Amino acid sequence: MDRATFACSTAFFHDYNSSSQGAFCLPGGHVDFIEKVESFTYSDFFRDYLIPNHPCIFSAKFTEDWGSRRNWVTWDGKPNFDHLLQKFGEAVVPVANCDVKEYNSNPKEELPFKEYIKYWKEYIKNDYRSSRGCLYLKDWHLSRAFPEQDVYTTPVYFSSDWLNEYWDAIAVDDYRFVYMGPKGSWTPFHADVFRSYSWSANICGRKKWLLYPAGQEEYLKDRHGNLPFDVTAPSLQDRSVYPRYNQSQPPVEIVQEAGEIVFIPSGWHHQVYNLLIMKSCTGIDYKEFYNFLKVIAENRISVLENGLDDEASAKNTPKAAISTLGMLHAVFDLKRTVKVLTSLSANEDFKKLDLTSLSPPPEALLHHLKAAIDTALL
Ligand SMILES: O=C(O)CCC(=O)C(=O)O
Ligand SMILES: [Fe+2]
Repeated sequence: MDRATFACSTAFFHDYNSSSQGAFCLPGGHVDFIEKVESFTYSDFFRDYLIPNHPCIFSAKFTEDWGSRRNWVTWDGKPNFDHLLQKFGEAVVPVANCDVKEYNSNPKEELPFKEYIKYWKEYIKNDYRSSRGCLYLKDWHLSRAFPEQDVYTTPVYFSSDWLNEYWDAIAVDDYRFVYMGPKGSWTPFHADVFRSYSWSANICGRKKWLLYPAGQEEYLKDRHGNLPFDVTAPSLQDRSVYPRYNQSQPPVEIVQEAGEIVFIPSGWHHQVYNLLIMKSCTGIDYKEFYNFLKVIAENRISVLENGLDDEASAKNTPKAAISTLGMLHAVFDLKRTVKVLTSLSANEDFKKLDLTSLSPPPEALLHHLKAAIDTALL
């Protein structure tokens, strides 16, 4: 691998955690992506988004240190059902049936959280089908019910929040909700309560948002003045039912990746879908995954530190292949293993393993990896 390829591949993975693979905006309008935490001040947000009433997306760096991101997601990007059950199993949660329309929303029931998780697991196993329909846990006041849990911290940008400030003052209610559900669960077309602005962080999986700028809803009303339940329904094309639909602009479409925060300005109507989690099941456990990373890392360190011995170069060995691809490729691979190993080490379930059974321990391996990278790049 040459220097230019090394530089751009490294930059790709630098960006991968934020912009280029992050939320993007499809035709219909541009939504700014805020990548860096350090260089984005409260005044920037206030001046460029809150006041002009423009949406924006914050990169996953803004939520990096949240407890929910560390503990609610497995290392392969799936909901950590075991952790969630352990913390919230006994809670009673509101659940909507996405397959049934009742007036302009979905009927809701209350279920024990553990029963909802059981349903969710079966729904996945049954290829996303169930006689109970597609159930969506929504509008759950988790922070109010479990104030001691380290779930998230409100980013400074959203700290001027008059609605919650008021509700907190009179200790009656709040508008801090958690949503979780399988692929295909969705929230029908609406604007937020009292036309408030809102923000929504995605912890796991991907979400698609269809956003209509404030005022556009006028063109989306039927001849009786009612807004549609599903803004994508074919019936909107029927002029006798929705007479002004052809004057509306197409929605701003956002795909929100795990870790990212979407800012929804005041009065912007929206419809939201939970998409498929893209990661596939690897079928290996934490310990085996650790050993896998270790083998990959140690082969590369060995080639970097010792070159190839005669035996290895004579044969068609993995080390010979690493050597052929060159030193920079080995460094590139090592940087990737550092990244994955770091996130694996931070995972709560991984930490529950008897770490002395891992040889070398993760800390030592990481240290060795970083030293090998530094030496190679000298
Ligand atoms: O995530 C969802 O399903 C709906 C979220 C929503 O409407 C909001 O945060 O305002
Ligand atoms: Fe909403």
